[in-house]
Amino acid sequence: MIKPKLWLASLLIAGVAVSCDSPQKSTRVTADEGDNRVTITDAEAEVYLDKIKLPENFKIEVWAADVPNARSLAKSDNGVIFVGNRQGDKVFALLDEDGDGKADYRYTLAEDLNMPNGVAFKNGDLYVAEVSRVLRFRDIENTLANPSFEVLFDQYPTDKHHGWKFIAFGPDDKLYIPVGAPCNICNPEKEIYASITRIDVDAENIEPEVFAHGVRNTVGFDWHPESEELWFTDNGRDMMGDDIPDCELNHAPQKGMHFGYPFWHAGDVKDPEFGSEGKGKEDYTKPKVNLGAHVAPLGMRFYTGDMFPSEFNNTIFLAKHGSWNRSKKVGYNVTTVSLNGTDQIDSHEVFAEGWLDDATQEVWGRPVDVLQLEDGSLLVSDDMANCIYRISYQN
Ligand SMILES: [Ca+2]
Ligand SMILES: [Ca+2]
Repeated sequence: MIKPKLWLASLLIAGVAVSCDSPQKSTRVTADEGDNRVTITDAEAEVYLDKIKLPENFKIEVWAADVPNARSLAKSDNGVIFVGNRQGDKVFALLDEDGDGKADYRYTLAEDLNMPNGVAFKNGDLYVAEVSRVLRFRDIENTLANPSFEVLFDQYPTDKHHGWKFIAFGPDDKLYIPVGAPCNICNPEKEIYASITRIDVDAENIEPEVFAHGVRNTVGFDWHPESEELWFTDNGRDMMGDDIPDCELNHAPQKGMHFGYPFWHAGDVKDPEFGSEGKGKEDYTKPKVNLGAHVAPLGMRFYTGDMFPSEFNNTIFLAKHGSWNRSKKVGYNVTTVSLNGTDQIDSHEVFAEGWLDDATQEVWGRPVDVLQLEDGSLLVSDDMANCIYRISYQN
């Protein structure tokens, strides 16, 4: 248990650190040893960081090794990092207790869960999305060593195909929860499939509301820091060859838009099976960026930190997990998309690469999600190398 006075003191220290604009704005959360805690300071990750190419003056390190199947990321107000699983069944919390820029402890918050890929933090509580359930861990920063959860909602579809979820709270304080298409390509009758829904976590009777339609499988989204409008990645359908259709980066400024699936892909690729069941391509919202076929874009966030050069302000960082069935592998990188204003695309380029060796086609890691730390550095999760990287900048 955390001693209440220490906790209060640590909050005050954190407050002072923020107001002084200290470069080392690290977490001050402390927690006792629990049966669910392991020390990871000295854990080794099987990584080849000398192969990673980054723009000048950027550096990549392992922030936390020994994080099995590290997937979606979320951060508490005081810097605890939460990590979901897709192939595993656990949710982890990572703590850099001494503030030296590397995680020290890993807590297992729950196990035996059903693809608990989605994590989000709000008002002291951690939310976890499994395939059909949303769980809530109350006051998680103070219960890392003895966590418990309640089932907030358990009525999402149980299909495992595209059933793992990315979740995040919007500027409207609603929790956004996608429901993937339960197939590679199909036209499900129920409106909730191939959508992004949102719920009010404080409602007495939670009822998902469909926010966006025609979304095959989004595993990453964020809201523009100025416009507060939703942007999301979407994974294109398979079995149309190596080069079509592209995966997508989309913009959903309001509720009720339809993004084409299963009728149209990547704006103007008519689906050979379902295209004739839909309307014309102009009746659906096209992607803002076609990201390449099979690249598997997952997590994405707008950069708002102070550490990177100012040209990165409000730039989208997105993780391309990489192709699984393309004859020549693509993706396996972290990409930036920069905007002119709040809705025009300026550029789309690779930021970090080297997890894939293009010549030998060998892969040693796969980026999944990105998350900015208080100091402006960027975490990247990797579900193949089972670790979390930190990318920092020093002029
Ligand atoms: Ca540390
Ligand atoms: Ca689309």
